[in-house]
Amino acid sequence: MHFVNRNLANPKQTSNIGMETTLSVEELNKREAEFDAKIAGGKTIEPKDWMPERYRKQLLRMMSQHAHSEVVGMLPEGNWITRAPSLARKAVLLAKVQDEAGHGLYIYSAAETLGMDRSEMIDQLLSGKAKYSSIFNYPTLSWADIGAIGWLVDGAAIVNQTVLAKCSYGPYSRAMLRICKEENFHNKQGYQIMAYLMRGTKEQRDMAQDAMNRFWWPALMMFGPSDTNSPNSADLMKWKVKLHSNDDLRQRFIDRTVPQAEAIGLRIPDDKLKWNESTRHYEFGEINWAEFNQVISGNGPCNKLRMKQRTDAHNNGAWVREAAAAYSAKKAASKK
Ligand code: BYC
Repeated sequence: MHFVNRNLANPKQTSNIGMETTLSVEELNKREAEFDAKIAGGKTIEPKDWMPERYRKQLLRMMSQHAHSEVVGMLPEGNWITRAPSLARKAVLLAKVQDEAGHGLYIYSAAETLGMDRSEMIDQLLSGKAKYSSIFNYPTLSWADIGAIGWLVDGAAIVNQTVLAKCSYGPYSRAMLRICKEENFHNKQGYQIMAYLMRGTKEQRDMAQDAMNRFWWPALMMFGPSDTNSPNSADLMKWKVKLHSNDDLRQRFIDRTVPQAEAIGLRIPDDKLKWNESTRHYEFGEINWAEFNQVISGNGPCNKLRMKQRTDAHNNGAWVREAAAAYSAKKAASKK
């Protein structure tokens, strides 16, 4: 009988990982067949269910990068909290940025069910091993950028995450349900900022158009490389983590956003953009993939600044983590 090494360490034992170190080929095939049947039948995979090691690794990669994006994503918007144009705008922006922190927490917690501690995921972010969304490596130069982020960036996130809410991994899909509800509020507040600016003075309209010009293409890049150049998509689609391809979701975002821009008088900065009546989709120009590749390799306009800000925040927060751990140890000891 053949045995296959299944040495999958899981210190927390929140899943089946590490409970089996060796499986016979027959047993492994049986489990894989059960797993495939669950996926085919639209059932969710839960932390204690058996899963192929590659499924677990792909999910950990994607979910931890998603969590990092939520947390790093607070930085460009946080930049405007002290400069919001009114008390009401400041309160709304504060609430939005706090929501993003919450999203990071839900997704880190969901990712931990796959057997990696949050501190390790954060180490991977700070050491540059793990990625976060390219969009947060662009600067926020004016108040209109806060409108553009809420409308375009959260709008792109909604298109992506509404589908992820139906993905095959239970903890991830459930986290997405709540996150999408909050993203809808973020999206509306961003669009409202843009709509107000477009009803304002010429300077305000120019500021909104300038934000649109700078954020449109980076927002399209959020959906990842084109399908022909997306190495992880085949696995993720086979396992129903991704239910639609990068290009399909990008097209969906464009189709729903162009009419919104037109409704408030904003121009899409793409000369090739045009409605195709037969496909009932917008055609659009070529994305600058060289720029995308530079940004995801750490060479975007703000990559170094973002990593410095995150590293400083992490180091400055060490005493809070230590105090929380000491308090929880004390509480546990008092219960003995
Ligand atoms: N940026 O094979 P592919 C938010 C990487 S935050 C950076 O297509 P995959 C918000 C990709 O990781 C919402 N890297 O990958 C927060 C891979 O590299 P590795 C963030 C990117 O995973 C605050 C390589 O390129 N949303 O809403 O199949 C304020 C090849 O790509 C990007 C999520 O994270 C990118 N844009 O597909 C406001 C959604 N694109 O890991 C708002 C969850 C690709 O092999 N994630 N790469 O070294 C996903 O849906 C998928 O991971 C992606 C990429 C569509 C992003």
